[in-house]
Amino acid sequence: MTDQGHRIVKSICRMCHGVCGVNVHMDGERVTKITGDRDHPMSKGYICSKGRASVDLLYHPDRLQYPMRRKGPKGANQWERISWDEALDEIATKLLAYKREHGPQSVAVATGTGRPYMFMTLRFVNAFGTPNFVGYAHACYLPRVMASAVTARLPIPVCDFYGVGGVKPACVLVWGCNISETGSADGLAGCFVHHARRDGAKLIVVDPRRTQLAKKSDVWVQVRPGTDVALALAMLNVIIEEDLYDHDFVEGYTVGFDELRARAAEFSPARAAEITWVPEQTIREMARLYATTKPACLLWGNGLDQSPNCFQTARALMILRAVTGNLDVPGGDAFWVPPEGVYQTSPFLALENTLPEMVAPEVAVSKLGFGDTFVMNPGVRHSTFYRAVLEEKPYPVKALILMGTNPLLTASDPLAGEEALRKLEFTVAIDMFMTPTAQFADIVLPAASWLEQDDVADLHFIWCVAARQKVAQIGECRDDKQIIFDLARRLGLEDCFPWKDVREWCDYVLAGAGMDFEEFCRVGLLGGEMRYRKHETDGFATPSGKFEIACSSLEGEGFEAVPDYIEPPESPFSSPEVAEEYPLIAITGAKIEPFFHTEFRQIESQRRKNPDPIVEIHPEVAGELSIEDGDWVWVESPRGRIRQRARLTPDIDPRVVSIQHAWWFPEREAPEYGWKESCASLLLDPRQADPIWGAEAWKGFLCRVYP
Ligand SMILES: Nc1nc2c(c(=O)[nH]1)N[C@H]1C(S)=C(S)[C@@H](COP(=O)(O)OP(=O)(O)OC[C@H]3O[C@@H](n4cnc5c(=O)[nH]c(N)nc54)[C@H](O)[C@@H]3O)O[C@H]1N2
Ligand SMILES: Nc1nc2c(c(=O)[nH]1)N[C@H]1C(S)=C(S)[C@@H](COP(=O)(O)OP(=O)(O)OC[C@H]3O[C@@H](n4cnc5c(=O)[nH]c(N)nc54)[C@H](O)[C@@H]3O)O[C@H]1N2
Ligand code: SF4
Ligand SMILES: [Mo]
Repeated sequence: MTDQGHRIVKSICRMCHGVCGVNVHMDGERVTKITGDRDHPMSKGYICSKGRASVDLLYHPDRLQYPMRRKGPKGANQWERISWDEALDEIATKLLAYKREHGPQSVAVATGTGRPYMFMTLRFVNAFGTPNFVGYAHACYLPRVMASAVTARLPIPVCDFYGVGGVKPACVLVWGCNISETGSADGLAGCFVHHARRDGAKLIVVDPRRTQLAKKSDVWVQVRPGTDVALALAMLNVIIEEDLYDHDFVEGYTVGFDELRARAAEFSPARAAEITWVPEQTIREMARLYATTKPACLLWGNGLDQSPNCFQTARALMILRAVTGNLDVPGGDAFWVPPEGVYQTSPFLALENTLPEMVAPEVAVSKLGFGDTFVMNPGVRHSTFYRAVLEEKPYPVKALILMGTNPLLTASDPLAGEEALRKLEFTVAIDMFMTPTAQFADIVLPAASWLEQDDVADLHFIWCVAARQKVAQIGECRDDKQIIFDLARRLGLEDCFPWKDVREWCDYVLAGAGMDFEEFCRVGLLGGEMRYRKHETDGFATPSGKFEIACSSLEGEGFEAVPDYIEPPESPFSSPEVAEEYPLIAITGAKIEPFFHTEFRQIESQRRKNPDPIVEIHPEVAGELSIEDGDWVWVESPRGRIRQRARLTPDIDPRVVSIQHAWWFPEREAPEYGWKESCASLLLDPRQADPIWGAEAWKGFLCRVYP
C-alpha cells in the first residue's frame, strides 16, 4: 500500500459511537482522508459525513493543544499555558486535600456519553472512592441495559443482521431509533437496516416522525411521545388473544405469563389507540406482522429512554422479543458471545469488572450519593448534582472533573448548573475544544481525538473487538486513558492502575487472547464464537432461573412486576391547564447526521449541512401560527424560551414539534458562545421523571411556538 509516502492504516472511526471500519490515508505523517473499509465486517464500507470530517477535526485550529490554568475571574476566558506535570501535580494535590478534609465524596466526576475511556472513568471513580458519578445513565442506553439485566440477567440483545447463524432477519421492528442518521447507535452500523430491507425483510417503524426508515417501511406507527409502553402492551394483547406467541419459549423459559395476560387484557387496541394516537387497525397489523414473520429483530433506541415510562417500556420490548420466540435465535435478537480471553472493557459488560474489585464497601455507588432515590440507576443526575452543590446537602461538594462532557448544553437545569459551576472550588475540564461548560474550569486539559489513540475498541455488545491505531499527535494532546493513568499515579492509586501507558493497557486487555497490541493491529479484529439459544443449556441467571416477564427485582423494590403505563405528568391529558397555554408536545434531541450532540459545530463541512438550530413543525399548525418555512420562532415551555428556525414538514404529527438539542455557536463570543439563545436544555424539567429509573421527559413535554 505504500506509494511515495502514501499509505493506508486500518482503524475504527470514533466520531460517533463508532463501529465503522475505515481506511486512514496517510501522506508521510499527515492524515489526508478517511474512507470506508469495504472489507470490514462491521460496516462493509459504510462511512458517514462525520467519519469523513475526522481530518478536519484532527487539524482544527481551535483544538485545545496544551494544559491551561485560569488566570482571571471564572468565565472571563483568561488562561495561561502550563505544563502537563504542573497541571497534574496541582490537580492531584487539590483532590487529595479535599479527600482528606471532606471525604472522597466531595469530589465528583462527570462524563458524557459512552466513550472509549468510560471503563477507566468508572474505575477511577471507584478507586478514588467517590460515589458521585454524574452522567447520562438516566437518559441514555443504560435503562435498556438494566432492563435486560433485571429481566434476563444478560447483556443487551442486539439485532442479528450479520447472518452468522445462517439466517438473517425477515422482519425488523425499529422502535424509537433513527439509525440512518445516528449511524452506529448502540454498537450497530446503520447500514444494516437498509441492507435487510433491500434483501426483502419487512420493516415496521415506531416514531412520531416519518424518518428516512419510516418512509421505506411497511408500517409506520406514529406514536404519541412517551406512550410506547401502552402500544407494546396492546401488541401483546393482540399476540396473546390471537395465539401468536411462542408456546415453547413461554412455557419452558419464562415466569409471569399469566400476570402479563391479565395486564395486556387491560390494553385493548381500542384503549391503546386513545392513549397512543395509533389507530386500532395499525396496532393489530403491526402486532401480526411482527409476531408471524420469523425471525424478527427489534432495534430500539434513545426515543424510549427519555420518558417517565422509560424503564417499563424497555421491559415491555424485552417481553415482546421473548414471547415471540425471537430471543437469541439466528436472525433475531442475539446475546453475542464476546471474543475469548479478551478482557471486557465495555462499561456495561464490565460493570461487574469495575465495581466489586475496586469499591470499598462503605462507598459503593449510590450509598453515599446525593439522595437520588432511583434504586436501579447507579448514576447521579445533573439536576441532583447541581442542587447538592448549591445547597451543600447532604454534604459539601468541592471539586468536579468534567471528562468529555458539556452538560450546560446536554442536561436539564442548566441555569442551576451554571450557578453550581461558579460555586465549586475547583473544576477540571478535559476536552478537545473550549466549551461553555469548560469555561468554568480552573484547569483545562487537551484530549486526543480518535486518530490520536491506540485502543482495543470494544464494540459494545457486538461480537468483536477491533484495532484503533494512533496515527497522529496534535500539540500536547493526550489520550484520556493516559490522563487517568498519570493522575492515578499521583493520587497513590497505582494498585488499581498498574499500567504505565496505553500500549501496556492494550497488551493487558489482549493477553488472555494470546497476543499483544502490535499483533492485534495486524489481525485487525477478534471475534467471539457465537452460540445461539444459550437458555436451552444455561437457563437464565435470574433469581427464578427464568426469563422474568414478572420481574422479581422490580417487585422487591415495590414497583410493578409487569410493565404498566403511566400518563406523562405534563401532557394534554394529565395537565390540561398547562396544555391550554402550551398546546404542543415537544420532543427534543432527535439526533441529526452532521453533528454529535454539541460537537462539530465548528467544522465547516458539518455546519454547512445544518447552519442554524431547527424546530420541525407541521405546515397546518405553522399556518395557523403565521409561521413560514425558515422563520426564526420562539419555542417556549413552562421552564424557558429559546429561538430556533422553523422547518415545515408533513412528516411530523401536527400536535408534536421536534426541537434540535445541544445548540451553541462556537464562532460567537466566549464564555457563553450564545448557548442561552437556542439550547433545548432550557426547556426541560428534571421533575418529570420515571419513578424507577429517573429518566426525564426530554421527549414528550408541553410547549408553544410563536413568531
Ligand atoms: N434535550 C436533550 N438533551 C440531550 C439529549 C436529547 O435527546 N435531548 N440526548 C442526550 C444523550 S443521549 C447524551 S448521551 C448526552 C451527551 O452529552 P455529552 O456527552 O455531554 O455531549 P457531547 O457533545 O457528545 O460531548 C461533550 C464534550 O465532549 C468532548 N469530547 C468528545 N470526545 C472526547 C474524548 O474522546 N475525550 C474528551 N475528553 N472529550 C471528548 C466534546 O468536544 C464535547 O465538548 O446528551 C444528552 N442531551
Ligand atoms: N449523528 C449523530 N449520531 C449519534 C448521536 C448524535 O448526536 N449525532 N448521538 C449518539 C447517542 S449518545 C445516542 S444515545 C444515539 C441515539 O440514537 P437513536 O437511538 O437513533 O435516538 P434519537 O435520535 O435520539 O431518537 C430516535 C428517534 O426517536 C424518535 N422519538 C422521539 N420521541 C419518541 C417517543 O416517545 N417514542 C418513540 N417511539 N420514538 C420517539 C425521534 O423522532 C427519533 O427519530 O445516537 C448516537 N449517534
Ligand atoms: S457512523 Fe459513526 S463510526 Fe461510522 S463513519 Fe459515521 S461517525 Fe464514524
Ligand atoms: Mo446517548
